[in-house]
Amino acid sequence: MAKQGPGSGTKYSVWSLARNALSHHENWTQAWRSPEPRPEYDVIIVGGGGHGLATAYYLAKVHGVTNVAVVEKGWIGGGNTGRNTTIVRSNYLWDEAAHLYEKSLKLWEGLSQDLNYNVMFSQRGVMNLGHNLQDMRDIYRRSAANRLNGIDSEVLTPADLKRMVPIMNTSKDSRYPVLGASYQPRGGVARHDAVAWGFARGADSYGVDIIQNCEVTGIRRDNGRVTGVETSRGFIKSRKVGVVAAGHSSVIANMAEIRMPVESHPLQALVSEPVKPVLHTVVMSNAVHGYVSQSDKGELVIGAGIDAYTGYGQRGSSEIIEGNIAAICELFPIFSRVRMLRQWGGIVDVTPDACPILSKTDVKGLYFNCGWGTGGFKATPGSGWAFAHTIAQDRPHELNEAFALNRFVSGALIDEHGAAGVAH
Ligand code: FAD
Ligand code: PYC
Repeated sequence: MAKQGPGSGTKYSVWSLARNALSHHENWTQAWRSPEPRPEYDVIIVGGGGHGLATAYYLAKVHGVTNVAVVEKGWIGGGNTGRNTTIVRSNYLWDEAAHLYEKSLKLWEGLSQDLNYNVMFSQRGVMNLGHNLQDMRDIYRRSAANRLNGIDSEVLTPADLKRMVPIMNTSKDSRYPVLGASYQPRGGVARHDAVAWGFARGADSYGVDIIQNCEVTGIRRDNGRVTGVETSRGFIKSRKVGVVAAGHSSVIANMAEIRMPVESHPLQALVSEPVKPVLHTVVMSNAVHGYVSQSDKGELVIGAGIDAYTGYGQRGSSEIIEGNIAAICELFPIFSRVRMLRQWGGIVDVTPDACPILSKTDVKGLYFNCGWGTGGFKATPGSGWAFAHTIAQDRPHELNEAFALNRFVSGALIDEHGAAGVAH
């Protein structure tokens, strides 16, 4: 029996909190159920990352479609959702992308309240640095385009940067001198696991089944329409299947004989030992291939551009880290003595125009949400919201109309390489 929305079944008192704190978790209520798959659903979502869980949540909440399963081959949030560096912003150049990411940013701004779950969204601002004349021209152009779309954006001088981030090396003598930056004050970071958990709990509360350790191995079709998915736990029937499998979208597309225009690359990140608060905003530089923010625990969260080769190993090459750390230390000499704690990689599906695919396909009832490349975390709520509309109504919302698969046939590409934030 479905409960009535996120957290509605949970009652807390001071005494229950104290009792549970001392019980070593045994008595904690489960945040979502772990049901066995049923033989049939109205909608199956393949992939239990943030986007898949958000899609299920909005299907239930906005469209009243609650007979839904989210089928995840590992554990929820174990893909890119739990591997990314959590940067959220909406400062994209072209109207189509700007509107989609801004919808997402607006949802972020109310997400903790909506989910009744703290996703720790912190609007500490995001800077994108410019290091040469062309960078600065691009920054002025994008900033102006953002403001025309009602998106907050400022252009900062080196003096502004020195004032806002005193530890940044703004010397004219550095190898890649900082000439300025674009700045989005409403951008920031969020806690990535909490996003997956919050959407999972919310979707579950409407009756959505979240099925982990269940790998999709085939897409069954009959007469040009989808009829269900083969999984490691048996066949599950459905007339609507939404695939949200990030770095494995072309693998699943192949199961339905669809050629997905994506390349799958490793993208890595690393964190340092915790240090006292020294960096109060997010600093990114596409030109030197490095970005950094400081987590609430004090760790420096650092990332780079993609590894050039394609593959499915969730690690990366040391060569990228070497260049990345050199760039970060040049920008922030104070970090050169900080020790790194750990490093990891995720697999990102990159499209030719650095924009996502949120689309129906030629197979009736089969929908794809993929190609977010290096930048889909920020889009999690907006992507789920628009994809839920596409599946429920069997047509795109105007926000995702331009992100259809057929743009790679028509040529109506939306090139967002400049705003990608991470070189790829
Ligand atoms: P995922 O979380 O990967 O979910 C897809 C799920 O599908 C996975 O859990 C996977 O196990 C499952 N799956 C795959 N195949 C199958 C199958 N056959 N059957 C069942 N399940 C399957 N974006 C930003 O906006 N800001 C950032 O700062 C940022 N930093 C990043 C840093 C790194 C190192 C990486 C790797 C990515 C970064 N990104 C960032 C990109 C962002 O992480 C992704 O675009 C986003 O998280 C994708 O979400 P998702 O839910 O689609 O994917
Ligand atoms: O898209 O903003 C972004 C981003 C930051 C780090 C990786 N991707």
